[in-house]
Amino acid sequence: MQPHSLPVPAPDGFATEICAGLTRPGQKELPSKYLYDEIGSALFETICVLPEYGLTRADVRLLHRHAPEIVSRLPLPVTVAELGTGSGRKTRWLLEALARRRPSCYCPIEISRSALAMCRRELGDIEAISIVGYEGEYLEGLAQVAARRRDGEHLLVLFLGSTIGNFERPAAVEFLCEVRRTLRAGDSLLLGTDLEKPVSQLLAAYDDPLGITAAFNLNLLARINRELDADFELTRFRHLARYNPVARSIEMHLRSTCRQTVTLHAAGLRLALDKDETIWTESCHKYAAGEVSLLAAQAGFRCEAQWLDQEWPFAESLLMAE
Ligand code: AVI
Repeated sequence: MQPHSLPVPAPDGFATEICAGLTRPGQKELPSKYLYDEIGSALFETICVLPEYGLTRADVRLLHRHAPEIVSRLPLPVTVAELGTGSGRKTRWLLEALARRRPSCYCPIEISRSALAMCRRELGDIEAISIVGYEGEYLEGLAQVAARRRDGEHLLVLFLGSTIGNFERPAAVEFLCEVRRTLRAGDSLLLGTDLEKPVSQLLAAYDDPLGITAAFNLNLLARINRELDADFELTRFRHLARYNPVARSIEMHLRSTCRQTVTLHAAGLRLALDKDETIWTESCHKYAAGEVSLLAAQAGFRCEAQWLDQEWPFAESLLMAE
């Protein structure tokens, strides 16, 4: 697999965004994309196999069961571009079904080089599938894949695992609009969305008894300590997962257990936190199955088909660019 490198964000992009979030008036925030450094990505892989977190298994089940039908609905030839691959494991079924119909190209787009390498190890053996990895942000990578497509070739974009749920709802529509602008009529998007379910089940999924999700969340402070020479004392913070019924999302926060001061030396920032004040680190929005076609329509897609998992409410929706 040949990785194409995209322009790397400015080296101080991390510091700038961290400081902007921590100095926001009112609720302090940290961007959830920074949860996924090497340790955070490994912890997330563990979350995916926790008994309380059924999301990834539902996604995999649907792709495993319906890959041939999904592929049968695509106009060929098609190049597959995946936004954020993780290990790439769940994409295997789709690529194998596609390879049975026609040799094709698979373009994983990942900000993390190690995830791209993992993806190559996982999927490199599928005959008739050539892999061209793109290292960079999703939309920039997708623009490059689209620019290199051959005449008559369609694109299938994969956005699996309900990553769309980590966007605020208006931002989710805007993101899908951006994806649509890169595509042509007849291209498609396979979108995974986690669906609404009882709050108790959601809370257990995002606050597991082993404390893996807590470690995943706290690692963001540990990362800031490592990369910005900061002195967050992790024992003075607690992981908090709470349901927001208005946004229909699980919010993850880090709660300060006491009044304290933290210094981010490399960013020149000193921060005061009150007892019980929280830093908001992630939102995980849940959708109703019927809401996905409405969301898609706002972005210029038509919902061609949808597959639902019965065990853990989750939807895989095939959206066609109109
Ligand atoms: C990546 N994303 C879809 C996960 C989710 O469920 O929203 C991230 C996650 N955060 C805590 N657990 C899992």
